[in-house]
Order: sequence, then structure tokens, then C-alpha cells
Amino acid sequence: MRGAQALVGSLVGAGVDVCFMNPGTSEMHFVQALDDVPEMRGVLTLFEGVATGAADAYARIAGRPAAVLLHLGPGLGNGLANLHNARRAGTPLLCVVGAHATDHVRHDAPLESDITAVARTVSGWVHTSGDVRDVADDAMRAVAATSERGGQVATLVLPADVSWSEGGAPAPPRRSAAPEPPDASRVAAAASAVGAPGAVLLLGGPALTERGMAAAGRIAAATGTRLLVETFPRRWDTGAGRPRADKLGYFAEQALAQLDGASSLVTAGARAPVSFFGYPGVPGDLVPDGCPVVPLADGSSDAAAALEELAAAVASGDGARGASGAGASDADGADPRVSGAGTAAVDAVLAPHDAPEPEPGPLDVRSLCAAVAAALPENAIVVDESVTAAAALAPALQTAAPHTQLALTGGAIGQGPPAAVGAAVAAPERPVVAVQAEGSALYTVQALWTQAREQLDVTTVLINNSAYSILRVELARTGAGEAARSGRAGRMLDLSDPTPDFVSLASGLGVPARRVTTTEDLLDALRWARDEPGPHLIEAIVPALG
Ligand SMILES: Cc1ncc(C[n+]2csc(CCOP(=O)(O)OP(=O)(O)O)c2C)c(N)n1
Repeated sequence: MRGAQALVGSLVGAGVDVCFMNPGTSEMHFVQALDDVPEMRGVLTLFEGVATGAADAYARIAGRPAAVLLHLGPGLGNGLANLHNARRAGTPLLCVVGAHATDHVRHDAPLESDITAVARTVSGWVHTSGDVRDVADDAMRAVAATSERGGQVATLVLPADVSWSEGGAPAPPRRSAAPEPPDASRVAAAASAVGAPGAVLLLGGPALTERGMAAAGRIAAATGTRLLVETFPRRWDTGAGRPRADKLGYFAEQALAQLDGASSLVTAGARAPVSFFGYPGVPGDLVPDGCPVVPLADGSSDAAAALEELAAAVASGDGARGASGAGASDADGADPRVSGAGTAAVDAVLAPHDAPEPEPGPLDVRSLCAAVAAALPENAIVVDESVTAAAALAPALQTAAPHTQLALTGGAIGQGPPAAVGAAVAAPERPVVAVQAEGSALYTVQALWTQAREQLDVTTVLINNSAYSILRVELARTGAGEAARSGRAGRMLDLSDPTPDFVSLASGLGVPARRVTTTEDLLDALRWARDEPGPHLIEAIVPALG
């Protein structure tokens, strides 16, 4: 069989059965293999950044990698920003990049470039397949590599002749790497830290699953430890019935205020916090002076298991202050009530289902977020690329129906619309609600077409404030000065003149859309989107913050 068919068949055997793609001539045999291997679902995207962002979110939700298929160096380059976000998320992602036939490289034809150099900036593993007999096993090594270091991008460069040649044979899956198990000495150090008043437990990465959050709730209930969540979690199971935890603020002074007075900072799956950017005269390291950082588990370890061990340790009195009924027997189920603290103490740390009524009248960011929270369906996936609205969205969602949040882990905007695609493909039974700032949406707006093509259950609440609002704020914060809206600098941060019309854009790409300007209309549109199958976009007009 041809190399491409052996490769695609082996991927399916290894559990990689979705490929987000934007192919070209060098990938034609891979495309053809979709007819030979019907178990592989090909999803066409109209820009490589959509494919890579979709694959990132797919793996965050499915817990296993998807593949992307990209066209030589330029295709890979177009997909790079969302591969960067995937790298920062620790996402397992298989990146297949088609290349010129081996014998054609010497001609330096127009699309020739250094694919490997581009791939290395985002990939933990890069290999060029050189022989059709090896290509399926190369793919298996690549899939196994995606699970290393807690999850990473593995790039397989696939020359066209290796794809088209006969002589390929399917290869069996290779064993994937397991996350590091909890370290007993770290658990003991963390237990003594959370046993002291004023401890803060910072949760991130793999700690934010249902299991990890439940254990964190037991720790908080047993010891009074405050829970914080990293600013941009890759996947966070949160909302009503789960432990309350504030997100660490985006701006350094917000985070410093949240951490002020902490006696220790225990990290689980999160790094010690640093500010997103450096500003003149503002510290980049956000850990308060004299506050010890106690790493319980890093991003490549089984942070949820480490939290469970810590919960058990504090329940047995090993370091616990016993803030309330601590002392029940330990267990490690997902229900935080099972042990570690008395039922009443655990209930006290869980968020109620109590989304406040949104303020009626003309929309602003606050009422918009309140409306999204109030109308959020049970078990939804919230894709958060809300940028300046994020500060209002996070607290509103705490008491919304239980849901999973996906955030922009690497700061490279244009992740939200593709992430909504990937999340919906991974979990077709779960509604996806994308809370999306308009400037960021315009990097990858083509994702709407894939949402329509695949009839994905995505509701995009598009926040149109006609500005790069966050950059207006940053202009002043960096000391560059205030921008007059009409001045030359101000024009670089302004998206009016003309204001993008998302109802037309979405309709043109096959997604039914409405524009709303009041809370009442937004709530009505959310019901419309929920009741009708397929994707919808609601363009919400709000005043800019900055
Ligand atoms: C790939 C990439 N390009 C540029 C930026 C710089 N950047 C950060 S936020 C932003 C504008 C965001 O505007 P919008 O999405 O409308 O959100 P708002 O600030 O209005 O809430 C830009 C251009 C970035 N972070 N990533």
C-alpha cells in the first residue's frame, strides 16, 4: 500500500482519528487516503491557524491528540500562532507537514523552505520521514511523542514521494508516556504549608480537572487555604457545585493584591506567577517578598493525583489545621464531600448555582457577561477569548451552571473561533459557547465556515466594541501615553471607520447571525441559538472599556 494509506490507517489504530487540515499538492496522497481509511475524519479549515487552534482545543477536551495536515513551510507558518498556544497549554498535538518530493528539493522550487526550523519553535519532537517503509512507524513515534513532557506538539515532515510510494505497511501504536506520579516529599512539604494560616494554593494546567478541583475543595475545606487559578487555564472544570476559586488577575497589580499577605504559595500544575508583560518600574515576578513557593506538582505531572494525596494528608491531620470537621476517612472520588472535611465545610467552599439577573437595558460588558452566565446551558464548554471582558466574565461564570472553560494559554490571539471548532468536534453532545472579542475573532474568522460546514453546536457571543480596547489600556500603562482616539496613534487601536459587520461576515460564511444592543435582546438571541441546531453568532454591541 502507499505510504499515506499506511500512515493514516496507523494513526486511526493509535486513536488519532480526526485531522484538521488545509492541504496542497504535496499532501494529495494523504487526502486520497481519507477514502481508503473512512475511520479518519477529515475536517477542512480555510486557514492553517484554524486547523491548529481546533486541534489544540480538541485535545484539551478529548484528552487525546488530533492531527493537523499543513502545506510545507508557509502552511506551517500560518498555523504557528495557535501551535504556540498549544505548546503553552501542554497540548498533545500531531502536526503533519507535507513537503516536496525528496528528489525535487534540489530544484529549490517556489515553496521550498526550512520546514524543520519553523517547526522547532513550537515542537518538542520533529522528524522528517525518509522512507516509505518507515513512515507508519514514524507516525507512531510522533503520536507517542505528543504525550511526553506532559503534552507537546510533535511534527512529522512528510515528503510527497514518501506518501505516494508503494511499500508502506501499517505500524502498531507505541506506548505513550504517563504523567509523573505524586512525589511524597512534595506532598509532605505542601501539607505543612497549607497547615499554616494564610496559605494560597495556585491551581493550573492538569490540576483543573473535575478530580483535581474536587481534591482542592477538600483541602480548602479542611485547612481554610485560599484557592486561586492561573489566569489562562488550558481546561478548567468550574461553575456551580465546584470549589470557588478566583482567577489570578491579568494585570500585575491585581495579582499582587490577590497574593498580598500569603504565608506560602503552593503550586499545583501551575508555574509561580509572573506578569504577562514587563512595565517600567513594575516587578515581573509576582510572588510577594518572603513568600515561599512550594511546588506540589508541575505541569507535566499528575497534579490531580498529587492534590488527592494532599487532601488525604490534611484529612488525616498530617499538617492540617482542622478548620472545620476535618477527620473523616479519606477517599479519592470526584465528589469533594466524600471526605477530607465535614460535609458542611466542603459545601461552604463550593459555588452555588446562583447566576445573578443581568441588568436590563443597553448592553455593557458587565451585563453581557451576566447574561451569558445566566443562560449558560448545563455542561457547556466555554471558549474564552473575551480579552478585556474576561475580568467580568470570570466572576460571572463562577456561579453559572457547571461547565468547562478553555482559555488563551499563549497570548497569541485568534484562538477562540478555531478552539470552538475543536471543542465541538471533540464533544458533539456538549453545547459550546464562545465568548469572543471582535479584534481577536478577525484573525481566524474563517473558522465560522468550518462551524457551518460541520454543523457544530457553537454559539459565538461576539463582543463588538470597535476597538483594540486592551491596547488602549496598555498604551497608557506602558508609559507610551494617552492616545487621542482620533490621533495617529489612536487610529492604530481603533476598529471603527469602518466597524466590521459580523452579521454579514457570519451570514456570508454560513452561520446564522443576529445583532443585539440590549440585555433583553441578548437573552432572547441566546435562547434562539440554543433551540436551533448548528452554529450561531450573536453580535453584541458594547462600549469599549479603554
Ligand atoms: C498573534 C497576536 N497578534 C497581536 C497581538 C497583540 N494584541 C493583544 S490584544 C490585541 C487586541 C485585542 O482586541 P479585541 O480582541 O477586540 O479585544 P478588546 O481588547 O477590545 O477586548 C492585540 C492586537 C497578540 N496578542 N497576538
